[in-house]
Amino acid sequence: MSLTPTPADKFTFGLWTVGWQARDPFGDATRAPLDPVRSVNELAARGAYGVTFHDDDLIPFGSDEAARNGHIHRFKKALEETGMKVPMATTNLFTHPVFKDGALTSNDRDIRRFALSKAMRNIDLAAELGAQIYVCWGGREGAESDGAKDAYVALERYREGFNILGAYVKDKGYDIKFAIEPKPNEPRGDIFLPTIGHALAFINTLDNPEMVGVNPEVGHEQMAGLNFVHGIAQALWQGKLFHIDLNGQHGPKFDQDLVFGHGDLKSAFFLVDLLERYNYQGPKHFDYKPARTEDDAGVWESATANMRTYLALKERALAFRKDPRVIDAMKASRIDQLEVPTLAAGESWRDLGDASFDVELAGARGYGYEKIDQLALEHLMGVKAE
Ligand SMILES: [Mn+2]
Repeated sequence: MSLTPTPADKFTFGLWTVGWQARDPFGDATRAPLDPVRSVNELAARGAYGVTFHDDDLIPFGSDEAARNGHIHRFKKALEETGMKVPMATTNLFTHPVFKDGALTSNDRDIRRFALSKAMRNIDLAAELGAQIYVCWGGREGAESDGAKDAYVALERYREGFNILGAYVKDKGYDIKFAIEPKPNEPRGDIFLPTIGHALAFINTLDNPEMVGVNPEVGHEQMAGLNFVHGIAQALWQGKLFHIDLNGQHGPKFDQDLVFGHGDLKSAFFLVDLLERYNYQGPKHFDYKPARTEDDAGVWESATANMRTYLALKERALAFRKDPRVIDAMKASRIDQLEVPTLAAGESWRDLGDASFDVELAGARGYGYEKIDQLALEHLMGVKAE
């Protein structure tokens, strides 16, 4: 299997990822601004399928109508020339100081109304560019103090916001669905809808729940100490994995946004295994930051690294699943038995309580998972069968 990415792999990148100038809370930018047109060209040359953007990545905040049209025109031209797609777009509701207390959950009603207008304007552009997913990351929707914000009422306003945006998309007849991106903290001390589970439960309260899914990010769940593979399994199981943000993270600390696989590699292996086995068809979107230490060449090196890592993990995961040793070990571990419904056809709770079941014997039996785990590790490391 080739590790050279092609558009058929559906790899996408946010303009803000390769375009990150590496400004952090303690230091200035280490790289020059990147022209979105150059990002489209460089990523296309490396085999990417498309790019995604926040409104402000493409059109600097406060641009007048003529400047706005100019930015859009150049971007569209680059897309046409390269064949790059825009499957997703999103709104920046976090950079400008007006959003310092949130956007859809700001205590200031005028700010909530402004935020929704800003989102609707960019949804028009997203539809024009053919995007079918609109991501909503509420980075500033939260608080540092529980006295500052009534979290109960904030959820009501958050729901109202999604209902308004859903009605907008329906009224306009756009073929767009929303994907909520959970994150536990950063930039706010605590962010509303902090995990995949919180978001899935929230979606059920909306006027049009079928229009809203999730866009989970590897690092965000791992910052909360959660198992990303389990979170993605639940999103898939509920038909809600509308989009995914791939990157790397080393456990609960600040949001590292490392290259995919450059954090918890074993989790990345089982993630790719899951996505491929359950035939996830959406874009594989990298939401990472090239390390602050890198120059321009390092930026593009890191972009390629994301895609190569995914393809290498896909190859490793397929080899793992095909290995007769793994197939035998999984059978011995009774992993296939989980597929058998607990009640047989026609049975009910009345049929439970089989007197012949040997509790002690079942309690004594080992599952043999260590063998499978080691085989996974050896496949991941490229250890050949002896
Ligand atoms: Mn992140």
